[in-house]
Amino acid sequence: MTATLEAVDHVAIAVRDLRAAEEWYRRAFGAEVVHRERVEEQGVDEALLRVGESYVQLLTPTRPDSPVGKFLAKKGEGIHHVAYRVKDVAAALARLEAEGVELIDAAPRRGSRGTTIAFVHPRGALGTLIELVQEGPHHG
Ligand code: MC0
Repeated sequence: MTATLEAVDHVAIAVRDLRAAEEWYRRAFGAEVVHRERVEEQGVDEALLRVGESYVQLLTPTRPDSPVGKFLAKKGEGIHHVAYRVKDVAAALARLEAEGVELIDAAPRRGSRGTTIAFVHPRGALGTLIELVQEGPHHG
């Protein structure tokens, strides 16, 4: 069976203060922000730091009832999800569904940077929230 995952696209870290977190990475590692975006549908502001072929994605909520807002209230700052790059999110979802894996998104949706994304529920994924990322826009 062929492997679906091509690379770790990003590791996402939930933070309370985006600018302070950016500054921490800059001072600790010399890491610079390469992209900033507000994604209203997800209720997040993100800052992306490039790490080789991958990114660290710093996330802060734009509203308390968003996924990252609820996570921060419950667990505090820390790793929120791991995102894997795939060629075809829809095909990866079909494979997961056939395996009986619990999905959050039955169909792909729009992510930051014009990517196409979908989330897999942490309950059925060894306690880790997984995001699948396909480069290129979601048409739908
Ligand atoms: C909740 N749980 C987590 C978790 N969030 N476990 C691991 N990692 C997380 N991030 C666990 C809880 O502890 C709980 O476990 C169970 O999941 C249900 O939690 P809940 O509190 O009842 O549920 P909610 O309402 O907080 O929803 C959790 C869920 C939600 C993962 C379904 O956050 C979601 O739909 N996430 C997908 C969208 C998202 O995260 N968007 C933000 C990033 P127990 O054991 O107590 O049952 S957007 C993004 O990243 C975009 C911009 C991009 O990259 O392009």
